[in-house]
Amino acid sequence: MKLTIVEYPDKKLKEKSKAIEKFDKELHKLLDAMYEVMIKSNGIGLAAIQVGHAKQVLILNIPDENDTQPLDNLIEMINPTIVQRSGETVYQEGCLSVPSFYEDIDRHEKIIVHYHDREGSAQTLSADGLLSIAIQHEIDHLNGILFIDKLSYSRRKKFEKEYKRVQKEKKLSKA
Ligand code: Y12
Ligand code: CO
Repeated sequence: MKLTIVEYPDKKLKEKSKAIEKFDKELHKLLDAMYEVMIKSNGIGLAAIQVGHAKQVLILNIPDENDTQPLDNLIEMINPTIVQRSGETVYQEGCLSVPSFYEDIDRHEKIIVHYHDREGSAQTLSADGLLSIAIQHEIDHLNGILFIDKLSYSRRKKFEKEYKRVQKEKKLSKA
């Protein structure tokens, strides 16, 4: 399965993802293909909707202290739900679907999330730091929300202008 990243302003990114009911070979193929495209694109997190599949599936591979992303650190979450939130934090976020843009976004500092792994086993994870931020960012994707949707009116206006300019430049450089 070869996947490509869906980029803003594609309307697909606004879709709400559906819960997974079968933990089968098709799901495993999707997860493996998502990992491949995320690593190839230098990403640390990816939701299925970003590759065109409106399914409650996300993957995360937070870099370690050597700035590498060992496969052992890969987290796959199916049908995730945040059950507890605490504290506040701000982080300059980026997204493979909104290339070249980074913005400060408010998030909860700590979360507890319930999810299923690829075999369908129920899991619970307590997260803080970058992992907590990344999980909140990816779960937003499952609900059709992008990090730029959280910007103030003026920051969003500025972003739209700049994004259009960069898209135009990219188009011209390809022509
Ligand atoms: C903290 C905040 C947000 C997340 C969500 C996951 N985000 C990413 O994986 C973003 C990846 C990304 C990669 C880019 O490509 C390169 O650096 C080569 C990138 O740059 C360009 O598009 C030019 C932007 C974002 C997790 C944790
Ligand atoms: Co994203």
